[in-house]
Amino acid sequence: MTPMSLTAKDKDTVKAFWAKIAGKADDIGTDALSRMLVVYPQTKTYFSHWKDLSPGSAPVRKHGQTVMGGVADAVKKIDDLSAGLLSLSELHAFTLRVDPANFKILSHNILVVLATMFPTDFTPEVHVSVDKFLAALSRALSEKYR
Ligand code: HNI
Repeated sequence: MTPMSLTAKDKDTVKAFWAKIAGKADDIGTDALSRMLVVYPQTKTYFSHWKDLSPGSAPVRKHGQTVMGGVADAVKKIDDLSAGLLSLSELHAFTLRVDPANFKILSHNILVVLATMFPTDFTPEVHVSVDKFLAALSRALSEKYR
């Protein structure tokens, strides 16, 4: 069994929270990606083909939407993330060659943004379930590296 696997309660908590915040997904993605590139500048190497890596730039906004689309998809596939994210894992491992350590960095930035944008809804209980979900998502994305 994988460490920190999601309980039925975690899954319900993540789905209920996501339903509340899904309408803001683009803003969350933009802010999380903007922060990641500023606070962890080593992550910029993967996006050197973009014209502008500054916070809120057009490519950052566009990719923020893309990443959150992936997170939304993962919420739908929460019962089997490994199978559900197989092709996305292969893309990040073989084509993009993203070091899996970066999944943890992005997850951290998503959590920070959720906490700042939704101070009332992001209770400690929601925090722990979303943290576990992002860890499980990162693990699923890392699976093809082995
Ligand atoms: Ni990621 C492309 C989802 C983390 C670097 N990424 C994608 C795409 C999705 C996606 C979806 C588009 C796929 C396609 O074109 O078919 N990425 C996710 C998710 C996470 C994640 C759900 C974790 C929550 N990606 C990361 C991290 C990095 C990363 C941590 C590097 C720091 N991703 C990339 C790069 C691309 C990418 C690079 C291609 C972007 C481009 O513009 O070429």
